[in-house]
Amino acid sequence: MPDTEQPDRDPLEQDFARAVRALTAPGPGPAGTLGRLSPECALELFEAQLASRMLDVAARLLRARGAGYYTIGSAGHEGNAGVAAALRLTDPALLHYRSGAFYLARAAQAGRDGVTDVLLGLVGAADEPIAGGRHKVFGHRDLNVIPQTSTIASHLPRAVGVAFALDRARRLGLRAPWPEDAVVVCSFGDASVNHSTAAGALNTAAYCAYQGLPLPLLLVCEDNGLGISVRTPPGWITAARSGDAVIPYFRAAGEDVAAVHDAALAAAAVVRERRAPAFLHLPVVRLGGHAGSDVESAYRSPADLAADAARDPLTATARLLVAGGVLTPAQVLDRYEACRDRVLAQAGRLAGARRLATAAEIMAPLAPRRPAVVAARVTARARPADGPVTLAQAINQTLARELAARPGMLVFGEDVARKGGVYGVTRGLLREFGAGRVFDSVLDEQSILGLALGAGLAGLLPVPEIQYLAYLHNAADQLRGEAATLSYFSRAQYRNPMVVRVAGLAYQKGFGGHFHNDNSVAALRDIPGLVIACPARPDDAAAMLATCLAAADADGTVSVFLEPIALYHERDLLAAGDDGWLARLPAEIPHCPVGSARCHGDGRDLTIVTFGNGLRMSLRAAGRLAADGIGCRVLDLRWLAPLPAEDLLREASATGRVLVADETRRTGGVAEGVISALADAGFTGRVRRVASEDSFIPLGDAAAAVLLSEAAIEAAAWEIVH
Ligand SMILES: Cc1ncc(C[n+]2csc(CCOP(=O)(O)OP(=O)(O)O)c2C)c(N)n1
Repeated sequence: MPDTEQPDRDPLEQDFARAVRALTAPGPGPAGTLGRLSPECALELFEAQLASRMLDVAARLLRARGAGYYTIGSAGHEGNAGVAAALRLTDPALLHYRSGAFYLARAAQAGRDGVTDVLLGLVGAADEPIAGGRHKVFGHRDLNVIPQTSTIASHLPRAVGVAFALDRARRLGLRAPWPEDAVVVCSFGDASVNHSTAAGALNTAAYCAYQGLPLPLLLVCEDNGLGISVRTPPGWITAARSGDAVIPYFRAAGEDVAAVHDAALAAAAVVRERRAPAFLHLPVVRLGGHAGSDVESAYRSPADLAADAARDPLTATARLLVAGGVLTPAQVLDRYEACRDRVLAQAGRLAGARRLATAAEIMAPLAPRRPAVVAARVTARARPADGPVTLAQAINQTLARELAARPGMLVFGEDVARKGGVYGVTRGLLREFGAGRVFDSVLDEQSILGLALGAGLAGLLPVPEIQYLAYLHNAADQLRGEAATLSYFSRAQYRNPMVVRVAGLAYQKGFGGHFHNDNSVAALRDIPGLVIACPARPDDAAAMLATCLAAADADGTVSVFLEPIALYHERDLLAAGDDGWLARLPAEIPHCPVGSARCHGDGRDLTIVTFGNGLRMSLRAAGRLAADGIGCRVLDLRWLAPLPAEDLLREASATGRVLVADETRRTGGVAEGVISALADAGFTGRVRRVASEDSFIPLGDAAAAVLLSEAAIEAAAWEIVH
């Protein structure tokens, strides 16, 4: 046992050594007994706690050497190892960034060296097993630990979704990647509980449980009383959560690993047996500041810091082990030193590990695309007696065909089931496929997408609907920060395939106003890897939807399927009664490669590049221009991301004159991408654009004043050709 002060070590380490030396053995310690923990298990958990603490020490040393990047620590939270011990290796875990001891305890359960995993993360090594150097996250497929982003609380909707999907998959007779009696565990901080994302997820969990829907979710709040520098009012988590009528509340002193273990056992038993959520509250301390550069003495008093130091969970476990006669104080310190040497030596060895270097390597797992495999998985078969259909009917029939062909496919959202959607697009699906697969969701877009995130992970094929484009924005992070990043941060080991149907864009006559006529897709266009499909014609809609589903199935692709509301029930193109906007769906719906455009006409004077409502407007304008001797071809982009750059360049070059007819806004609109793509490809012809104003859309006829119009397309076409 080192018996001298070690001035080279930080105060936390010195405090621990001092406290252990002061222990007298054996005898009942103030922190209690081992409870239901066996001495062997207590020792294993102590090892995980020690190693987690040493990883914090290593992180600081690596950072000081310029070899490490990320030093948000787990010190003070190490009691969470007791939660891991109360669960099974096969219980999917979505962890807080301070759940390091949980991770190590679970790794030990699997016989894995979790220390090396975390060190590789700290140095951003390309060979780190989950994120491969893209971020420092806790995750491993073999450990059923799903990596999380740094956006606090953003993982809770997904956790609810995984719990929901586990039992839904079983009810549908499908196999999820986890056992039927698995429990989903999700940990988070106390400040995170206040986030609307967490509040929404907790509400959705309760809402499901209230209706008797199975939702085996153990919510673990690691409450250190702080969110960076902001104090959570003492008692707030208890006040906010302990009286919940639906989600039972459990609590244990977070520094006491045995108490944590016992409380987690009790909570997990409820969750596992009742298939219902429970909330486990673990008051803990945060030792060593929020993160690397945080100087907490700037906002915390010395007395406050000293009070936390006295609640160090490592000291508490040492006290338990010594009081229980499992270790002597000297043996505790020997273990501490041995662990320190081992972790720091390994940190030294890994400091120079290979980092990611090229864009290609970094981006490889972003959104894998295999068009040939996708083409082979376009499954939708004929349904008899399908006559010419509108856009809405084409989507409806394709959904029906796909639901019939894909047993894991779910269709859900606000009003999609009983009502069949605001516009009737999902009408009849509930009757045909049942409430297990077509159902109305809670009115919360974050929860709708969270459900999709979880269902995809559980092996299902979710098709959530967002009722209007304007209402996607309050939940955009579930797409930006969660759906689109999972493959990237897991080296494509985890994926959350989905096709998010969104009714959107403008020109709704008689049902106006911005919130039902949103024409901005800027928040989606820059999300790496996200596919944005925007069909205008019924036949394209069928092929594109079938392709999005096949891509989700084959490659885990995340697609937004943007449906122009104003075209849902449109029948005509050039004149009333011409049925020019109807289409007959083929017996077998074809593959429509992601990022492939469709050219209408072969005029040699002008290429009009457009999409969505712009297609119908441009085709009508082209008809009038043809009568005036101007030959147009109209290129329907169909895919707004990735843009069909090759088709665009080819059709632009065919005329040398391009008019982009863009119904989205001037700023951040699709035309910006189109014109940039032409410039990047070296197109030297003439280019113009007409777009909607940088405005929200007003009620009634006034909408036309700010939106792209046929007249504007026609006028610009004249101008560019003459
Ligand atoms: C949505 C979001 N807003 C802000 C932040 C910046 N941030 C990082 S950690 C943190 C505090 C979180 O506190 P808590 O949930 O109590 O967890 P703790 O760090 O105390 O363990 C904040 C505000 C973030 N990561 N995500």
